[in-house]
Amino acid sequence: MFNKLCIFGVGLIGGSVAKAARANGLAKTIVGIGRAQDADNLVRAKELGVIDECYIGSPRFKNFNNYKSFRDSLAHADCVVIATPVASIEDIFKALKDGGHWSVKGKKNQINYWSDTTIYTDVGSTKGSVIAAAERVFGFVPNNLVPAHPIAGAEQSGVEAALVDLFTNKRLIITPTTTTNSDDVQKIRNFWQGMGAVVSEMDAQHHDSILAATSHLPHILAFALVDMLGHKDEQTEIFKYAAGGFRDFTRIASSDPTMWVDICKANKQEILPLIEQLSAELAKIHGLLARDDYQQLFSTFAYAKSARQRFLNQFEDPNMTKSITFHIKNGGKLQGEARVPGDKSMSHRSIMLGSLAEGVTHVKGFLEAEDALATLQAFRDMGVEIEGPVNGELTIHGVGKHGLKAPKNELYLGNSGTSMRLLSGLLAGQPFNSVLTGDKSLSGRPMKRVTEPLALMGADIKTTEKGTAPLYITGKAGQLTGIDYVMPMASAQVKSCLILAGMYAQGATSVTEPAPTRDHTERMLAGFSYPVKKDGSKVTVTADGKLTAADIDVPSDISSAAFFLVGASIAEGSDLLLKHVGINPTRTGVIDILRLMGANIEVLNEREVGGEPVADLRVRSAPLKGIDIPEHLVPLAIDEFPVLFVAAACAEGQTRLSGAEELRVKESDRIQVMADGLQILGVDAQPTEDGMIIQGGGNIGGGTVTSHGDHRIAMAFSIAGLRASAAITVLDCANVNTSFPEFKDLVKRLGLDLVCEES
Ligand code: SPQ
Repeated sequence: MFNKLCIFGVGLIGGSVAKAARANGLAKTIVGIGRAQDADNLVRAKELGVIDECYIGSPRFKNFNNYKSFRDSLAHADCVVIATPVASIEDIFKALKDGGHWSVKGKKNQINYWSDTTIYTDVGSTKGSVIAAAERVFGFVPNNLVPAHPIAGAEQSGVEAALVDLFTNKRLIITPTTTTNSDDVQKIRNFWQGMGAVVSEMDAQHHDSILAATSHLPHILAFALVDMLGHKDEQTEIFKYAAGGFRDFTRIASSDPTMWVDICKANKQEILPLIEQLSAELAKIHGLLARDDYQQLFSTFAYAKSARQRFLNQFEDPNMTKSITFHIKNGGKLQGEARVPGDKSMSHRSIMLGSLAEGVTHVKGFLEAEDALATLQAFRDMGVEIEGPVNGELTIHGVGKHGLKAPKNELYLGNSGTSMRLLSGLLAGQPFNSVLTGDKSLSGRPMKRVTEPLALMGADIKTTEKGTAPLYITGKAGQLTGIDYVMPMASAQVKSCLILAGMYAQGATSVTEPAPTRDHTERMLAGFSYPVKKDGSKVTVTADGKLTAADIDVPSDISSAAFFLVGASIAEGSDLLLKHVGINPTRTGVIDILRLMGANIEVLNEREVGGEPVADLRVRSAPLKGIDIPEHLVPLAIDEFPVLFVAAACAEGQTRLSGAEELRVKESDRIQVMADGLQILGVDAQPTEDGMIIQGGGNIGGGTVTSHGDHRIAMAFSIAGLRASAAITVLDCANVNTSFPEFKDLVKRLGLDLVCEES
């Protein structure tokens, strides 16, 4: 890509740029440039073949090495990377600008080393300071200067520590100014992408404020803690007894102090207010502890834990996140009593409607899993004060229908289709713009099903060309108009999205569903005293109404209970009681289907809690038989098919599912992924366009299957272990945390031998 690449400073970062550029064929010749005091490092870089040539010495004077002059070393360079500490970048700009001068016959000549045909870039951790340095030296920011910052590093320094893959899957931020040459930006983007980095662009100020919070402040905190404890250790040995946690937390205090003083100096304006906020946070914790307020202390820690999980979820880099594998020993039976966690669909809606209500809403039984927590965080990001969750309890300080605030950043919704689709409707009619993003799976799921009808209402939502996230929503407060929409597919998410948009539209918004789907939105709105009209398969709302805070008791999720309903049915000798399960008739398809197959499920102690029917379910093992699954039950059991396929594999005879093409656009293509896995386990499972044909009754063998990151697939194959003839390994199970983090412990307690391996 570049014929000649010059790198100022061939240390850890500069050396890694050289190595990665060479390994990826991005530069033909690489020249290292350094000061006299860095001579040993540069010579070593050349010996190691990291660079081809080097120029050593003060750039203002002629050199002794391979190049006669600083000018020669820079001549014809396509790209110059300044990989020195931020504090030295101004001097390098000066050296490049001042160039050299010499006299011929008494006449003084001056040559400028800065070339208009070269692209200059840097790797400094602060970007405002680099731009300000350029302005001071040149009087303006040259348009061929492309400031950049790779978010990668290590504590070691010098070329020996350089790594060819230091930038692989790491973020690289480019901070062009309004005058930066767009071709040069593109070339630098390509250069870093070629080295494996994930490139973003933003303005320098935004970069500096983010980095102050996520990099500079943590370094200061690590230095401060070790400074304090180091002095303590001199009096009484404490480090001797410190363990892994201390080592992890203080790793960055081994970084180069000179470099970090430079960074603090360069970004002082952003760092100082953050130190004040951190001091206030420590004072808050001090106060909680002093007052024995362990409830609030727990809330603070629990919030931090979930926020960190959100941070981890954003890495698509498998090296950064834990990969989870379930190892299931075949056999066993399920026995005892259990209460599975709260309903995911209702948990989402409790946050949404509780936030829009006037007054304080208390929620019990909230699902503390990643999907529902993503919704919770989104509303916090829009200014809603939410206390908890602590043991499934939340207090939502509702802001009213018109009280949401513009989020400062994009709303990251992780793996959760419900969050994204419902929020798109709610945010379409707000007086602010918003951007909705998600993980790899969510970013591949169809969003046109919501953006198209919303567009008919006057919403302005941009998707990718494929109709997927990110969703860029331009808020159209007061400009939406109600529609009468007949849904082409049976989807509770589309219905709920339009209902939420309809609460901000002029006139009535009606949605007609082709088949009944879960109606939690309608029920909960009614619980919040918001008028919802139901006429057969048509639901109608208008903007005339307000939500009044109400307490919500979320029952256990029948979709989570389903794994145990199937598990206990197929494992001989099982007898389980599942307590307080939501049995809303729009969700009980799994019970109906299993009963048609011959399952022994008793619905006990039926009652109504907060407008939702609830019961205890007793399930005992029973011989199952294959059936043709009635199509009208499909939307009522849509999330339970992965585990129902396992039931079908254990049932005598053939089970046929049709009319379930929606399964292909869930967190994974649940038809294909289940068929592939079942076939690996020796089951005759034939996928069709809209379902599956399974010849049951044969042997389920052992083997290794993958969930493709889909929580329900991971749990379904784990349950298959109860009837398998050999052990089953399920790969890629981290996403079980999106809906059922307790699964592995609960299933073990009830009788399945499952070992969870994290790596
Ligand atoms: O939220 P998400 O990722 O779409 O979750 C799933 C699940 O399996 O947990 C679907 F993959 O559940 C959906 C469900 O399939 C939750 C839901 C809701 O809460 O409204 C409705 C269903 O989706 P749809 O597309 O049929 O409306």
